Amino acid sequence: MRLDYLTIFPDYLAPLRLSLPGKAIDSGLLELHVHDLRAWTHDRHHTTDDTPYGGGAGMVMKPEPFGEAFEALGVGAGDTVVFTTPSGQPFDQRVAEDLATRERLVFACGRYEGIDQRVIDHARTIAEVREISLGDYVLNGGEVAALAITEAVVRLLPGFMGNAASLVEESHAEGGLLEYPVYTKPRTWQDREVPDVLLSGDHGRIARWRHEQAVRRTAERRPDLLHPSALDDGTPIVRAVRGDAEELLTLQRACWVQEAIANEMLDIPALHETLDEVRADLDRWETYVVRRAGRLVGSVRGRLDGDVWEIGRLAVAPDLQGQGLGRVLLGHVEAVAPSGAASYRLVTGARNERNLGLYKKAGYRLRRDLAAPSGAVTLTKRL
Ligand code: 6GU
Repeated sequence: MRLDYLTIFPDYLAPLRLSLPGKAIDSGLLELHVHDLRAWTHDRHHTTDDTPYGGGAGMVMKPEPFGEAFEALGVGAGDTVVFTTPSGQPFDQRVAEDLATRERLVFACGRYEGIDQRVIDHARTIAEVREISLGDYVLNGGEVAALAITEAVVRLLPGFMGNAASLVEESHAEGGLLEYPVYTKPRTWQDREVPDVLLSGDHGRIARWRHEQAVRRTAERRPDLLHPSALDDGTPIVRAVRGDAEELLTLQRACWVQEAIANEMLDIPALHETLDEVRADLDRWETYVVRRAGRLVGSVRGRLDGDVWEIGRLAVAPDLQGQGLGRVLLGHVEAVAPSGAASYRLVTGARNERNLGLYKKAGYRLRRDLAAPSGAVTLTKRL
């Protein structure tokens, strides 16, 4: 792979030689070319920017130096020009994997308020163009972004990383989950122990524990990454806000009318709640909702009662039932249980075969020894 960088601060890209495997460069597998954009200026001051047409703050990078640089470097068909800009496509592991398939990447690092739009439009006529942002914050220029993108891309190239398995397991790789916590020796450090399960030698248990930790972390820190597979538009499950109360009330009425009919019981609390009660519950419970095409179509909630994570109001819009969304919501609320929780507990209609089946499949056991409202049963599952 050949990498070119166009920048007015070539020294800024010096760390490239530290972060990339020297062997790859020495062997010719990887070629790096950092270019000072000022080489393609012709005035005494090596000017690369000017004031914006139409007025406004800041300076805009002039088109001519970029145009001449593309020509001098022979940028053409088959090459990919990467413009680093906060208004680009957000960079993520998928984009890195895509860029890693290219023969040549040419990074055009913008400074100031941006690059004259005609540079990007022109580049599109001679090569493939990607406009990429590191994230929703503003840097002084695109050099740091080019460094970050380079490091993420180059480590994906075949033969650039020792351990292929660690590529698969790491954060943002195929599983779409954050990484589980890791530990090494010593076993005890400052009175803190390594979790027992990791010392058990039981690889199945270890794998399950790690997966559960990964799901829990992802749910807590990056709920946007947990896409319910049952939803084809990939809508995430998110924490409910006060403004969801009206729709939550509508959803639970629709669902619990069904439940009431199925169980021949009409005193289900969810059926008789007022909007104010739904709002108040949002403060007392952690409630999660999922939307499809803007409509609130699923909910679930949890709260800690001692060391029991009490789960309730698992609801899926009647027209979307039977697609696995309930299972996804249940998995989500389980995953966000706080660390103090030792078991899950929930209540459902004693004659609701569909719910009972779902909960049993998910590992819940019927607990006739525990109290439940009349017509209902309690189920529990150990964490
Ligand atoms: Cl790619 N460039 C600049 N200037 N700021 C950024 C960025 C890029 N990504 C996030 N912020």
